[in-house]
Order: sequence, then structure tokens, then C-alpha cells
Amino acid sequence: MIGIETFIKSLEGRPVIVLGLGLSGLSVLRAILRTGAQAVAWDDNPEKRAEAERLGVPVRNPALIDLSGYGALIAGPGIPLHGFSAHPGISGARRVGIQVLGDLEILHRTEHGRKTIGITGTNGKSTTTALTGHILNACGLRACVGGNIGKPVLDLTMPPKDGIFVLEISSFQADLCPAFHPDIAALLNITPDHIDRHGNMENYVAAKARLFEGAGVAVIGMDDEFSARIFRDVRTRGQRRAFPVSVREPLTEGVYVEDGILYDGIDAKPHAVGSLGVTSLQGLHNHQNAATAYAICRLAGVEPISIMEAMKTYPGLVHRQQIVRVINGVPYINDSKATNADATGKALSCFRNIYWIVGGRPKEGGLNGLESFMDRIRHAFLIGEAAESFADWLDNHGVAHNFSSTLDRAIEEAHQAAQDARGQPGGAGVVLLSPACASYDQFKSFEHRGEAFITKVQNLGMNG
Ligand code: UMA
Repeated sequence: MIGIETFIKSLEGRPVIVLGLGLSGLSVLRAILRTGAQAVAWDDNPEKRAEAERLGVPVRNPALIDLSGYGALIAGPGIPLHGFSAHPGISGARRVGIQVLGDLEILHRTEHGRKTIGITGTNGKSTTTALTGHILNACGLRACVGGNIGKPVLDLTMPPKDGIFVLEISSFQADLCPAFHPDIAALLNITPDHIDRHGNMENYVAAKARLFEGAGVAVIGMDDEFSARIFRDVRTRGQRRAFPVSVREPLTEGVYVEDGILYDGIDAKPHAVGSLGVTSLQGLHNHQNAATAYAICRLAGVEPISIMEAMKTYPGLVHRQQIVRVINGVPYINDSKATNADATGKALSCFRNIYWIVGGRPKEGGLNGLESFMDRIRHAFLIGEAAESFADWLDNHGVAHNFSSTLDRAIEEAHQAAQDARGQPGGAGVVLLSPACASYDQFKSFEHRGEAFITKVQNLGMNG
């Protein structure tokens, strides 16, 4: 747990109001209570307000009270901040000029003195954050991993004095950090996302760019125009220690990947340091994650050879192209986190001869965008509400399919088909759950769907 006495002291006795009592807001509330300071709390959901009351915290609606005596409003990252959709509590705080902050900013204001690494981007943040933490810990640097990856920063254990915070930072969190700048800030990529929240693409890019304005060292992906522009801006401002990363083209500096080989040009002419043929880091998107993590760890002082060795033992994240089991040479892969076609495309690009379990509650656009991967599919097994519309789409693209309806049945059918086909030209296939859909029609969450896949696959017989 992080002690936040320094932050509380800076408020000179004024109370704090916490808005949004999800993972982040509740962890802020608990941290405040540990100091003995006063807080009030609000959530638009009455069940969440009841949780605050159970902690002994008074509930007040920030839109209906005079906020002028408060020291700060701490908002959960999901609270709308911008334009007409700004939460009325946020508008109220701004009217009286009290600061609106997030938990990352509080961590910064505790003056903890540890090095911080902040990783952002539209896609790949969690993998890069987890991978960076894995490498640093494997190399003895005592890293503590949290943030958007699912662990609120104030719930982390304070690393030792020479330890490092490795933080996944979303654009929502970046918006709530006026003074926090990581010692090493990394940007993977930017593609349109969360536009509803930020109002427009410019605001979204600006939220990401802000982290780099005062960062000690910057690592920035060059493979999309938005990120490349941030790199040029950082360089123009005279921040010399900015390093580019690419998986699309060779660079004269920084880090790049070509044909699966990683090249290091951090402090010398680029030279090959090793292959990224690591099972849990397949696909171009993972090469971008690995190259970024490599650059970060180099800048944190780790030797190239140690980084490459540590990457080989990275286990991957659950529900993201997670190899659950291999039966008679056929891998069974859980990619339940792929809730849209774009994410599923990343998994399909990594495998061939795929027995593909797909479906759930469809997203707009359905399977559009996956056309070029269809020659990799041996058979599709359709589940959930999307089955009818996906069947039409697959018919149009010449892919054979079953209406399996439930995940359990789809696994049984895919297992049977994959095991029966062993020894066919093209080698053993893979059974892949990559649904390209939300899970809510049959499951509570993508995690719940992934757990169901894991349990069923673990109980399959060995003989097909
Ligand atoms: N709420 C209101 N009024 C509103 C909106 C929300 O009262 O207008 C309340 C809800 O009723 C709910 C609470 O706010 O009780 C939810 O808080 P939150 O949305 O700030 O989310 P947390 O549970 O605190 O989780 C947050 C991050 N969520 C978001 O950014 C939306 C988590 O990232 C993060 O793991 C967690 O803090 C710990 O740091 C999740 C996420 O989806 C994984 N992130 C987005 C992404 O990755 O794309 C940005």
C-alpha cells in the first residue's frame, strides 16, 4: 500500500472529495482513510455509494454542494471530463477552481523518489507493461507493475528505494495528471479510440502527448502518423533523449524489428541483438510491444543480452493469445480478450490451419476487415448472438462453419475436428477462441468467457 501523507499535508487540512467509486476511486478512498484525513465520496450508482458508507465515508453529490472549501476532487479515470458530457461534479469543481486529479497524480505528489516508467498507446499497453515488469524483475531491478493494467497505483506495494514503478497509463488517466511525468515515458501507437470520451481525435492525441512534455526520456513508436508527430514535437522541443521504435522500417537510431530480428541503435549504430521468435510474443503487434519494452529496459540500464534472455521466459497475459494446453501437437489458444475484429485480426495473423471459435454479441462492422485472413481458417465454430450474421459473412468468403451455439459445444467440435485432421498437409492446426465479439450475451465478461474456455480445455481427453 502507498502512504499518501505528503499529498494530504499539501492540502492544508482541506477535505477531499472522491468521484467515481470503481477500482481506482475506492483505492484512493482507502488511502485517504489510512492517513486519518477527511473525505467525502460520490458515485452515480447507489450500490457504490453504499460501499463508501460501509467504509464510514459520508456521501455527497459534488454537483449539489459548495466545493469551494475542498482541497481536491479526485476522479476515477472513467468520469467524463470534457465538453458538454463532463460530469456535473467536474463542472462544479472547475467553477470554484479546485484541482481535479487522478490516483497517478496523487502517487506522484507523495514524493516517493522511485523511478517511474509510464507506458501508453492505443493498443498493446498491457502486454508491454507486463513484459517490461517481467524483464526488469528477471534482471533483478525490482519493478512494481500497476495502473490501467488493472491494479490501482495506490494499492501497489512501495518498491524498495532503488526499485521502479512500471505503470500502464490510459489517455483517461493522463488527463488527470497535470504534474506527473514519468522518468521513462513510452508511446506504442495511436489509432482512433475513445473519441466519445475525448470529444475529438486532437484531444485524444493531446492527452497522450502530455505525458511526454516533461518526461526524462521518451520512447516513441514511429509506425503511425499521430505518434510520429509526437516524436518530432519532442525532438523539436530540444529533448535529446527521445528514441524511435519501428516494426515497419529500419531506422538509423532507436530500436527496430525486421524479419523478426530486433536491432538496437540506442547508443551505437543499429545492430542485431536477437530473434523475437518467443512463443508468447508472436505477430507484428507483439514485435512492437517487445521492441518498446526492449528500449525501455535498455534505458533503465539493463544489458541487451539479459533483456533478450528474459523475454524468452515471458509467460504472456491471460486471455490474450494464451496457450492453455497442447494436445497431440495441437495448441488450444484462449484469446477471449479479442472483443472486436481488429483484435481478432492480430491473433489470426499469428497462426495457420485455424479451428476458429468465433461469435458472441457482435460489434458494429462484424467481421469486416478480416477478409485477408480467411485462407488461414480450416473451419469456424459459431457461438452466441452473432452466429446468423457471421455465417452469412463466412459463406461469402468461402469458410466452412458449424452453428455450435455454446462455447462448450464449440470447443468439443473444434477439438474433434482438429484431432481428426492431425497429419494432414500443413501440419497440426490450432484451436483458437478469438471471438471478435463482446461476451455479454452468454458470459459476465471476457474474463469469464476465457475462464470457461480454460476449464473446458483442461478437461478434454487426450485421445480426441
Ligand atoms: N461512474 C460514475 N459516473 C460516471 C461514470 C462512472 O459515478 O459518469 C462510476 C461508476 O458507477 C463506477 C465507477 O465510476 O462505480 C467506475 O470507475 P472508473 O470508470 O473510473 O473505473 P475503475 O473501476 O476505477 O477502473 C479504472 C480504469 N477504468 C477506466 O479507465 C474506465 C481501469 O481500466 C483500471 O484498470 C483501473 O482504474 C485501475 O487503475 C480499465 C479500462 O477499461 C481496464 N481502461 C480503458 C482501456 O484500457 O481502454 C481506458
